Amino acid sequence: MKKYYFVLLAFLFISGCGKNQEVLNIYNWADYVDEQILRDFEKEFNCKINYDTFANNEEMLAKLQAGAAGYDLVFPTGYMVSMMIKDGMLAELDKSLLDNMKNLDEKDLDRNWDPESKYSLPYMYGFTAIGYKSDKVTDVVDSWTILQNPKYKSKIVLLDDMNEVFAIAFKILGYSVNDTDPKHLEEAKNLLLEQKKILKKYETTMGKDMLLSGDAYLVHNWTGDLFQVVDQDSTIKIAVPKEGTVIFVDNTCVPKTAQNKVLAMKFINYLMRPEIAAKNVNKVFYASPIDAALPMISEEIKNNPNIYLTKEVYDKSEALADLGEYTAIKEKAWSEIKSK
Ligand code: N2P
Repeated sequence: MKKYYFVLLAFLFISGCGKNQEVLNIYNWADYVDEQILRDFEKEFNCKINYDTFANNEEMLAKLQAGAAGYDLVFPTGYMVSMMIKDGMLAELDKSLLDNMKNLDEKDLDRNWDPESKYSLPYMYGFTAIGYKSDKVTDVVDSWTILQNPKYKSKIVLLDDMNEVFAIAFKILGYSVNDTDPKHLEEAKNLLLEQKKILKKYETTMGKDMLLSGDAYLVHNWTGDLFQVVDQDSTIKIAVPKEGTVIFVDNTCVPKTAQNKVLAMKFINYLMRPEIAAKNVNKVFYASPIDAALPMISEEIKNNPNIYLTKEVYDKSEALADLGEYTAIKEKAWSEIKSK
């Protein structure tokens, strides 16, 4: 009898706590926020956050297109913001709830993917590079071509990300990462098919852990994620290939189907508080567009050229672009590669 009494009490307690509590459903990249920020927001705004993650833009898009209607906040990269706007998937942001926008510099607003910053605000930015075990890789790592070296067969991991993987091939071939010439795509596809013979795996989230465990020696990934393991193993180094790389800005956006748009705005606004932005950078090692956060970011991070881009890398790198109808052609080539 006592037992039932306890169960009933526990039930009443749990349901009582949840009463009137709003829920915010977030869909973000894996390893891309300081969890403490989520807990602090829940406390301050008396709400509950459900946090779901994705490994690439296309996965997030497919899930939303398939009718996943529960998300209040998503974090697409610039080119994906453009695709989602065209698809009519994003709600306009309510700027009256975003007073911390004052912390953003003009250069970070009105970008080509959303010319009036109606649907998106920048969250964090970074770029792609190669993480490697310096005790195992005996060659100089300064070019994407190291990923074609048969000496490292089965020790190479590339991002499970169509555009990022094609970007490697395009850079090696001397084309733009946004190339849309079908002949070049064929060349890139063949290069990647050849590369696949020495590839261990296309993997995004676990790539860095494979570096740490020694399952991989060369890992193509975003630098913040790579930094998350550098601390744990000093033989892990990061190299930015001399051909240039892919730079990205990920953004906060609210899907039209969001159930709790006001709470989503409050969260976006919260992320733009300088102390919160700094906390995030110190944890996940990506750069923040909130300049007022800089004094609170560790010296080691803000002076690190693999986190805060140098002009030299920036000038030879490109952001991915919305390729419009050509995306479908690229996707076909990508699924041929994946299925081989
Ligand atoms: C975070 C991934 C960075 C996002 N783990 C790349 N756009």
